[in-house]
Amino acid sequence: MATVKVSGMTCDGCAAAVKRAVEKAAPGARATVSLGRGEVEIEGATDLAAAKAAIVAAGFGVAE
Ligand SMILES: [Cu+2]
Repeated sequence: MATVKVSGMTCDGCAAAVKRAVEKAAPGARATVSLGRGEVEIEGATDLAAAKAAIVAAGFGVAE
């Protein structure tokens, strides 16, 4: 499991968008977004770089 810090999420819509982006970019992965902590936990076989790129493409920021 990996935890990625995500910036720019302000509402449940943002959280849902991040979840969708990660799960689309990394098939088989399961993403659990915490809006309060500003992060997403990613479980499953995951191309983390692709997941981060998808988050950025969706309009949010990721921390290393
Ligand atoms: Cu939002």
